Amino acid sequence: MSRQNMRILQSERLKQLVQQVYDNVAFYRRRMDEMGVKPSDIQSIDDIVKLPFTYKNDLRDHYPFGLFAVPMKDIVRIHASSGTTGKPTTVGYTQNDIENWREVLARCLSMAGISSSDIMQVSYGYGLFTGGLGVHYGAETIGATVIPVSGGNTRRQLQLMADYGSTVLACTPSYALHLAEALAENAYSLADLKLKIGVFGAEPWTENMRLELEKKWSIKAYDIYGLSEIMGPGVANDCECHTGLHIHEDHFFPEIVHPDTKQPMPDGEEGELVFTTLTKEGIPLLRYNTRDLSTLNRSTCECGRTTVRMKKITGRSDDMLIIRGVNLFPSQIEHVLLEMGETSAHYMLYVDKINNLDTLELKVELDEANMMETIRDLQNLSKKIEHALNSAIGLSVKVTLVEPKTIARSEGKAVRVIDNRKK
Ligand code: DLL
Repeated sequence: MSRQNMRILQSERLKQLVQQVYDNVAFYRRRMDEMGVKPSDIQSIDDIVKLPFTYKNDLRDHYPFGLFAVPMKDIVRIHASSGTTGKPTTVGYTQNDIENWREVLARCLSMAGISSSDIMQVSYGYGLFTGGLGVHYGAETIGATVIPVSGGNTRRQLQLMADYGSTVLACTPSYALHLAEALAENAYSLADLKLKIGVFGAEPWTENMRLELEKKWSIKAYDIYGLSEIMGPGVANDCECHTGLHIHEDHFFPEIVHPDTKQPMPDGEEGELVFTTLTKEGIPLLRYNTRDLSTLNRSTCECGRTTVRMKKITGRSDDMLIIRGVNLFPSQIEHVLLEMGETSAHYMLYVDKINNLDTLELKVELDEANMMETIRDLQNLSKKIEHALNSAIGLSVKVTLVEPKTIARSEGKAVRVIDNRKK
């Protein structure tokens, strides 16, 4: 679709959406009244800047169903985010929402080259988490054979992958890394498998990690993005060019805003990614601030798709560590480690405050294929990593090399930081 036609479609959908939330969601009616904005003030997609933002706390404050825009009899499915702090954020889908979700997921999977001849092992968690069921419906829509194995039980994952001849693996990148390393331990080799494509997401990961997974599995790896508040997986996905993720902007309208001022930022500049759901019925959201950091690019991709692309997400504004005044994302550490390629990709960051000074320790596992013989070798390697980190991020980091398989593995989203300052 041309950009011009896309804008016409988005404008039509935004007008409808604003009327719908004004009429049916007390929270939005109150917010718009407070700001002096009426539905009739919204005439085109450019008017979106007149509308209020929505934050995760607004969903929590209206827990569980306070922001739903339809009666419960029209809600056919509930999902929720894990809610590590406090109440989970709960979302509801109408039958139309489920159909749209299928559609965007089908587009994502097709973009990754998946078709009805594929056998897809869905190792995202099934349940309240949107990963498993979301990807499942999309895979069925394109006619692929779905293996709904869900997360965990690594041994069985590998056995099914070999026995059923899975050609696609869908899970978090950290679990894909763990599974790859578990192959040899369980007496499997790549020759026993038919895997050719990975659809990885649900957590930040670097381009270096994508290349590492392609190499370890001998597959093509794609990045799938989404969040429960907006829909679940399937908001965006990268194509074979891997130059950003195509956003399904006929359903999810993106903006980038400044992390402090919340003012809209021009294309190409990095800020917080904000989405407005243009077609959702169950829980439509205006300008939801994801806190994910990205940039937008509206040029036509080399693959020919015209949809706006978002830069691969390597961090969230609320995951940013401030160490002795320096801003740091765990992904910057991952980038350096994989660039060096002398350790495994399993790491954990420990932040502490000692004598009022922030300290940062990186524990990273040695690579089994590259074990050190002497203490001197170990010391040299940790010094080398400390030096590389210092020049890349401008911070002194204490590097501790640990034995392979001693850092906890995740079956879903990885935990990479333990910040003891928060205790
Ligand atoms: O993680 C939905 C999902 C499932 C996406 C499976 C992809 C695959 P939530 O649990 O609500 O939903 O978490 C959403 O996870 O705001 C990002 O911070 C992060 N995230 C999701 N996908 C990516 C990705 C699912 N591809 C939050 N890259 C989002 C980086 C991602 N971060």
